[in-house]
Parts: sequence; structure tokens; C-alpha cells
Amino acid sequence: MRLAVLGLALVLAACFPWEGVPSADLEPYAAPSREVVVSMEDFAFRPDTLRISPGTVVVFANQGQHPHTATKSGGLFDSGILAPGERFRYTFALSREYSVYCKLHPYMVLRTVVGP
Ligand SMILES: [Cu+2]
Repeated sequence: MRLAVLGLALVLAACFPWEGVPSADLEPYAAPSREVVVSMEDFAFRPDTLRISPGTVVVFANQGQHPHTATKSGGLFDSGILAPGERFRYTFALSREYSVYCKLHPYMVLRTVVGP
């Protein structure tokens, strides 16, 4: 049984090598809460769908050549205009679904599902 579990873990690690494997360029200490980076470039959020647990900090990073915003309709949050190279952080505390868009390019939409 232990071997089967170990085997499964090895298979999973082989299939998903990027998950949970610390990389040398990450911060050397454990962050108090999980951070996920969403890139804004080429007039899209990348990824365009997020599934995260409550308390996750999402870093909206403008890695493109044009200004963008990360805005939640209803006034929950608005990054204001982020110039290329700028970032905005928001902690998603509540389990629910959020739709985030860019005010300058409303067709840029990020669907965020927060749940356990
Ligand atoms: Cu934009």
C-alpha cells in the first residue's frame, strides 16, 4: 500500500513537475499566504481563469507595452491604471466567483473562482 502511494506520488510529480517544486529564483522564505501572479499583456489576462483558495493574494502584473487596469465591477477593487511594469495586489478572502476586467479594454476578462 505504501509503495502504491509512493508510486502514485512519483507519477503525479512526473506529470506536474511545476507544482510545489521550489525554484531557485523564488523567495527563500515561506510566504505567509499564497501568491499567484496574473500577467496582463497582449490585451489579455494570463491565465484568463483562476481557481484559488480563500486568502490567496493575486498579483496583477502589467508585463505588456500598454496600460491596463484590474477592476472588479461593483467597486470591490480597482487597481487604477497600471503602466507597463507596474503591479497591483489583491487578497481574495471570500469563497465566490469574481469577474475582473480591464477598464481600458473591457474585453480583457479574468474569471476567478475562490473556493476550498
Ligand atoms: Cu487593458
